[in-house]
Amino acid sequence: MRITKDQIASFSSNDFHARSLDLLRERFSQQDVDFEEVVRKIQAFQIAIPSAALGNGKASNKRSRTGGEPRDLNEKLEDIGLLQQLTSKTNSVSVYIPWDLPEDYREVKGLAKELNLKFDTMNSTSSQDQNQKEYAKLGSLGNPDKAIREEAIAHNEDVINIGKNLGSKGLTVWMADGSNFPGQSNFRNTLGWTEESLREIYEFMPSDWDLMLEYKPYEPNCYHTVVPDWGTSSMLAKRLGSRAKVLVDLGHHLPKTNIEQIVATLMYQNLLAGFHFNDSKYGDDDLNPSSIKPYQLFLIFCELIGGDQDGVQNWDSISWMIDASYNTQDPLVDLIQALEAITIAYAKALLVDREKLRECQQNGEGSRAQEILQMAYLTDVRPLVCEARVQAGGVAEPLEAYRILMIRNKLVQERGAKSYNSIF
Ligand code: PSV
Ligand code: MN
Ligand code: MN
Repeated sequence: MRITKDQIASFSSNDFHARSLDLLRERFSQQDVDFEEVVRKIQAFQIAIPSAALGNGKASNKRSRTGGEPRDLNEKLEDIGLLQQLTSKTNSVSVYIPWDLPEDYREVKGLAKELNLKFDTMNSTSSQDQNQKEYAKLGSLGNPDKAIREEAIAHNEDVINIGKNLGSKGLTVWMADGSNFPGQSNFRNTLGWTEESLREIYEFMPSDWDLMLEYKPYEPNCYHTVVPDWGTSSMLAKRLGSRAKVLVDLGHHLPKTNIEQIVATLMYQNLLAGFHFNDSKYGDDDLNPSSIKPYQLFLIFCELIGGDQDGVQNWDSISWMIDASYNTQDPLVDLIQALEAITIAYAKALLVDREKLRECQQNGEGSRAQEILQMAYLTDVRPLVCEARVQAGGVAEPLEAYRILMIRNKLVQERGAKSYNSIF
């Protein structure tokens, strides 16, 4: 299903936002904030949708089927097209293999072109590859068995080839490798094998591709994970070469970790590949971004903006993707919320008075620094985000439009109440 231009136009204004926007403009003029520039930046910020998030369920077993779920990659592209029409916040898909194997490349690429969608980084996730069940035991790229390592390398090379056909320019590698008992695995050997395997994959990649290396402290393994943290991931990336960088998945940290500091440290070395946005209460919960710790996301964006402005790492070199799991809710509703929440955090961070903050940092003024940050964080930027979206061709209130247009009902009519991608 597609939304017509007239339908979009009929949802393009919101009186309340229009009035609030006037107040914001007035405030910005006193604060020396360039309104048009902020709007332009919000519009330019685009977030990739993972092909795995468009149906119910990802890693977790608890699912309830929404109905009308996409049955293949083409239908997933159609769904992202709907998100793009409503939000103007996403122009790309990040494909997971083997879950979303393209059947007919010409058809998939044609559809992507028609919908104005690009192919973001490919994902070769190794957690539950149907064909390579051995991964579940002792790992993939770091498995003690050379034959299994080679199988895992070949899988990554297949993913690169698929990505080349689609027009992607990068590979995200996440390994579930690790062990469950002390002594079960040799830390140094598994790390060494992992490095060797990654080197082969890195060398196989086209020269204009980037490799993004994800880290995660635990799960599915409970004792040791081969690439558990940003330090290990950075070390491997540096050894591989300048096209390898570290991907930060917000859920892949132990409780209370200072993620914004990790972001700053990675940027300091020009080593930040990108993000998997989600939120968590306990572990890798894959909850919707900002549903638990919105202030943390804001602080992360403050570091991202600061690192870019100070010239340590260019904003455009960073990739943005959602990696949340929509097991029990309508995935399109959750994705609209996710896109909005991430944009709000970014917009707030754009309002920070960096000049004044720099002065505070020079003098170590904690309370004033906090005041400056809170001044931006507590600003209701929704009218601003709405204005940026409408100017870019989206609707004023995407969730409201989604409900009024009864998009889920129409998808159920089109695809059936029990439709889903059966491989996943
Ligand atoms: C692992 O927890 C992860 O965050 C990686 O990005 C995987 O590719 C994805 O989730 C798959 O579930
Ligand atoms: Mn992830
Ligand atoms: Mn994860």
